[in-house]
Amino acid sequence: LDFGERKGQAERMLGLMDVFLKNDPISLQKDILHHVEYTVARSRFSFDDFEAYQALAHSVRDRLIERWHDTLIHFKKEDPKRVYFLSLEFLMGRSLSNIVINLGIRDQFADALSQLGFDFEVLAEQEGDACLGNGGLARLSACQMDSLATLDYPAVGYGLRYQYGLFRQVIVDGFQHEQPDYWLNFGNLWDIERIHITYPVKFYGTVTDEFLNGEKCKVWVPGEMVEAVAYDNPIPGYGTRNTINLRLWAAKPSDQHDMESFNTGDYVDAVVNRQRAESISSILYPDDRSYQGKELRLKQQYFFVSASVQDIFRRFKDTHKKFDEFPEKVALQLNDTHPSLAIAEVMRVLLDEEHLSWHRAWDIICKIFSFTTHTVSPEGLEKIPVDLLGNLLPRHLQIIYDINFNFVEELKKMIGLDYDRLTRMSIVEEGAVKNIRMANLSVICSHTVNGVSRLHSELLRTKLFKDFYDLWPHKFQYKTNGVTQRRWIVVSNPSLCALISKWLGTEAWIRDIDLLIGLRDYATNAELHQEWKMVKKVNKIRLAEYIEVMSGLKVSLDAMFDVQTKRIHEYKRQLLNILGIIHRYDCIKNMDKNDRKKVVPRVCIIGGKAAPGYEIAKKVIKLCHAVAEKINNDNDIGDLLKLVFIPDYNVSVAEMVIPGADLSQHLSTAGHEASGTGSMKFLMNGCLLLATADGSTIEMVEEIGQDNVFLFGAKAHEVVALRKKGPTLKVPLQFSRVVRMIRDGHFGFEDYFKSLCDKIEGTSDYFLLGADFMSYLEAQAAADKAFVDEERWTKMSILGAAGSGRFSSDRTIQEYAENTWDIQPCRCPF
Ligand code: F58
Repeated sequence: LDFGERKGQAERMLGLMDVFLKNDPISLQKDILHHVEYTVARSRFSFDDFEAYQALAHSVRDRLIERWHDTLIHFKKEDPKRVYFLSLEFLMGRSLSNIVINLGIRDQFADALSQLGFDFEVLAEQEGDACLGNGGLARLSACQMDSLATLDYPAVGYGLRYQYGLFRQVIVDGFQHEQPDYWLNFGNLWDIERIHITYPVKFYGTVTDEFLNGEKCKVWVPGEMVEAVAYDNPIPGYGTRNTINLRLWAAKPSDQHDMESFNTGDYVDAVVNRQRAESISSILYPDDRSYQGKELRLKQQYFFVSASVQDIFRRFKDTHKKFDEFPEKVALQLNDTHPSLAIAEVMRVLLDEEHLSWHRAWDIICKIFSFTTHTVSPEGLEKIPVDLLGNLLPRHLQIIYDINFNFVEELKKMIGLDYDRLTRMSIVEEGAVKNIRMANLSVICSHTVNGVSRLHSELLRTKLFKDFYDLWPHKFQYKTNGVTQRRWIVVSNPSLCALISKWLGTEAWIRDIDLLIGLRDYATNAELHQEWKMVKKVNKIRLAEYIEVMSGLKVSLDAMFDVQTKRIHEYKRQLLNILGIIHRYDCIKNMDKNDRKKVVPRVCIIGGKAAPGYEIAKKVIKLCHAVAEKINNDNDIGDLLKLVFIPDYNVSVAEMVIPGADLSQHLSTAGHEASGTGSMKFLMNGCLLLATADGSTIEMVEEIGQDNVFLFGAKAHEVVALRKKGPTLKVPLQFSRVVRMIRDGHFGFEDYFKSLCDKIEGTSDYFLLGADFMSYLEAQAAADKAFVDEERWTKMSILGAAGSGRFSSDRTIQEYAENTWDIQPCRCPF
């Protein structure tokens, strides 16, 4: 409402409603019952847990929407420079608990519910996960949205509202099977369909030259049109009224879609064709490693980019006339190369629709884009076949060619005719299949290129983007990743949260993570040690119960809970873990009674999904099950060793597993993990790390000290030399022995596992399992030794958590805001 012109009416309307919804127990109970009766449409005298969850979620959502509206109105009034965070993946998990905690109304709701005879935690468990992403990159986006809201930054997230999220992993006889995750089956209460916020998105067609006011201009006549509908997901900050927007686009048929077939009377075909439009946002690509150059994937990328760019232009043009002001109001963050078509799209809009000169448009591009890459390997960089791009987006291909032409001309002036280098740096890759290198496009057009850890950034500067770094050193920065303590301590580990607040004497660390360091003062305090161990025990009980329900296996709480959970990948070396477990099993089997008494009992827990087409990763899962079958049924071993595979690892499973872990493993071959964020969550939860010096781990060790981590393995700079040694590299006998056990069929399926063994023996051991094996076993032995010394272990655990503050996404986001996006907080008044 415009309060100036329609003040009277506004006041009358305000009088009809409470300004804010109330949060006292009676109001909350009334609200919940109201939603049971009128929203869920069940009788308020008879409803089950799921219906209670729905009513509860609606009551929470109402309160969320109030703040969201206030924030949007405040941003509109203040008109600050905004960051637009473009990401094809957001792994949000469950929302309810996170929202009530950030809104500061969890306890009130819990009280209200208990008076109605319900338990908050039980209802929260009713919610399904929103799995609109593959792994680390996607969960990072979710953590960063939480930090953006909490730190009051004017930000908007943009992504795709897939109908099918990441596949569900089902294990049958030890093999992974994938099932579709139709997560919208029971409705999604957290997003708001905005049927009036839609944009047409065009594909295919031709580009013609036309004259407008005597000037030649390009006109794109599309061959297909699809409608993008906005679904808004309010993201509340903690300790602030600010609630920002995550806008996800869904594809709907457009009225102009394929008009031709309606006119030619092909009515049924035309309707079927219209339905095909929806397939653009139907499925998340379940690949966490390679790019397949599929048309649908490219369509998804452009669909979400085009809708987002139209939305950004619409917002800008609401209040601004001159495009020269665009960079003062807009920062566009490319989360990996997946949204990098935005560069060509913004250029196209400025040139063809706003009729700016190339020079002015290019000047704007160079000021607004920043790019973060999450990959280390050249094979991980996205390439799009020129034919595919030219067919789907003919005008964009022209623009990319023009950008490239100008760039190469400039480059020649700077470096001369060094054709090798020019070829490497060109956006266009020549070859049997001509490709567009999306990473080169992103680096050339962004003012800043970020890596996600210090080591990653070094690798970018010296290897992946060396040519570009030599040219533009000032463009290259890094922001070591972080995770949000709201989700990864407050929501997932309430007992630890209460304990930390008690010992620090404040809850302020939930917003100001640097305060965690205060725990160091009590690292040897006996009383804290007692309470700290108690918290771990509570979480281990919860995890042990889950394991029993999932697998029927009873595990001992006295054992060390040793966890490795992440996507299954050769470079992450789950296989090294399994080989280590076989070695441990073999050793115990060969021990006499006395020696067995000294063995530290372990429950080894592995979890993670393999990409559906990734054969070797799937074999690793099967091997894990085969080994578990053998060990867990060996009565002679008893509680000394157990192995559990946790199926369908996702955000909510992680929330339960991480707090219950004593030790967690991060085994990537050094130089292969860009950052790694799982380790940060474990560290915050007082879990010790056994890890290689890779990605962010290096910085974590600096924060908490070498003595508090079990480090092992070759360093990144040694890896290249080790690989060169190849066949002359000696592998330890212990390694050959465990591989032989697999080959000889100790765990069955020897034919099936043969290719797995072949991959790690001789010259083919690319990820250096053999080379790192002894060092790995030594680190494991050191962990055993530390575990039996309870006092030492607890001290290490406290020091780890105390030193984890730097790995909060609040720090990462603040660095982005200050050094990359140049945005200021814009706090909504309470
Ligand atoms: C991950 N990348 C990195 N990619 O592997 C990890 O080291 C880092 O901590 C994390 O990003 C956050 O920076 C990652 O998760 C993907 O999932 C892509 C999804 C789309 C296809 C290509 C991989």
